[in-house]
Amino acid sequence: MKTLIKNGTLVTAEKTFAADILIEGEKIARIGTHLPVEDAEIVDAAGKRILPGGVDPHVHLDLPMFGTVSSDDHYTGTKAAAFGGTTTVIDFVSLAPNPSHTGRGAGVRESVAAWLQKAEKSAVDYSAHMNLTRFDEKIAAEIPALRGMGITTLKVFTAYNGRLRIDDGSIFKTLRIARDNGMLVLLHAENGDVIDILTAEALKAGYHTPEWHAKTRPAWGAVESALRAFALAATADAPLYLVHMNVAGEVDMLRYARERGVKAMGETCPQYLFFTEDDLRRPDGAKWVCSPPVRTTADNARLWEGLADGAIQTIGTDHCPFFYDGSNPILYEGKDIAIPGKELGRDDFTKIPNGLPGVQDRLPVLWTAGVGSGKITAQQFVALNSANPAKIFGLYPRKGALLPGSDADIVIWDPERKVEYGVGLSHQRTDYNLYEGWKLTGFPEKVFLRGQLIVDGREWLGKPGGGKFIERAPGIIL
Ligand code: DUC
Ligand code: ZN
Ligand code: ZN
Repeated sequence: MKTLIKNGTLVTAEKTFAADILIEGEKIARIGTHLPVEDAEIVDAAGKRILPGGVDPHVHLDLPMFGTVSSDDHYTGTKAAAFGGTTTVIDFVSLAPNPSHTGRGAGVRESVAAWLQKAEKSAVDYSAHMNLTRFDEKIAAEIPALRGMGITTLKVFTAYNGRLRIDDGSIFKTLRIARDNGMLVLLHAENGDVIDILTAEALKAGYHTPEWHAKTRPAWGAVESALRAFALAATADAPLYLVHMNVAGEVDMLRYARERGVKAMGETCPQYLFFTEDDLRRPDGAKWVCSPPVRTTADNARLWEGLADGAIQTIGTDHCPFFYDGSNPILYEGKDIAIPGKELGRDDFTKIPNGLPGVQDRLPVLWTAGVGSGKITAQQFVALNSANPAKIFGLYPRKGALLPGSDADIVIWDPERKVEYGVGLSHQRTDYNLYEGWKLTGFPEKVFLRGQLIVDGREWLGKPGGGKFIERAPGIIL
């Protein structure tokens, strides 16, 4: 099958230019003018921007938490991604808590196999990072095998003591293993010891409202643990990627490390660009509870600066939605759906499931708030949301590019379309949207996944299982 997208303006990370795109099968075959029409189906994109499909480097789908589960599974979350112009997502494999019953391995292979099974119903292309939440000699020995499975990234935590955190020595060893195997370590930076002390004190004092989620997870914890990990990375001569940067001090630490030649990279998320602890103080503040927390307007501004001046390389979403009121069903694809959510923590902030919806919102919201406002250019928008995550995570130039030979993951973007955004336009399977009522200018019109039209205006043409697991290579250090 051939499709010719004519008369559009292509925007890549490098340039903006008028050209047509010929798609043959799953790939971009040619880019140019006066391309042979022959038997191709013609799509007229006059007045539109043509972007590479978004690559979201950070989503959580079907994630169990606090006795419930995040409300988007691999189908609904990837359908929502597609409607927002994102055609590849990177989820996380949870490391099984117990070593395999065979006693031979540490459970890494079994964990990947279990995740692959759950992810099969994805509607856009997908991969995963490995959550390295235990560390011992058996696990160390299994890490290199992940490369053969197409998983080239490992996430470590300096918080969630007794659950997800591994100690600094184990992080250092992990960095060295990653270095020797062309892998990349991702860091969740908060100070787990401080969080545990402050949380116990807050509960004892009777504080239970959502703002205490932020008060018990201080910004300095993110700053010091980011620097600590960059120091470990420098010592190990290994690259390190800081996920979900939420405070100004992390931008300083990232810059400090990069200026000294450390192979340090960073990601922020839309929620940290727009929201603050004031939102946690609203009557419905639980909607904004995520880890790390939203902070201050000064932090928002500094993160925007970091995006604009190149200190920060990517924007992910950390998409991990929960219902605000999981006792009240919503209609999703003709079925009533209710999944216990934020109401679980009505009387105790430590029981509010952590996480926000966002996988669909990222591109539309950032086009208006970033490109429309002049904070970033359209090319930076493509670099941050598509090309750079593809490069860093070993997907480029198959993903994140408009080049002959790339997968035909293409968004026809209408820069003039005005919408009032919110749950009415969202396919994220939850009962609220953080950007409810926001007036946006610019919206995806058509989305192609490997040459197949999967979103056409408001129409869904994709399907469960339409996405493919993409084996990733070692990435590029930006
Ligand atoms: N933070 C969240 O808020 N949710 C899921 C995982 C995470 O790191
Ligand atoms: Zn995290
Ligand atoms: Zn996350």
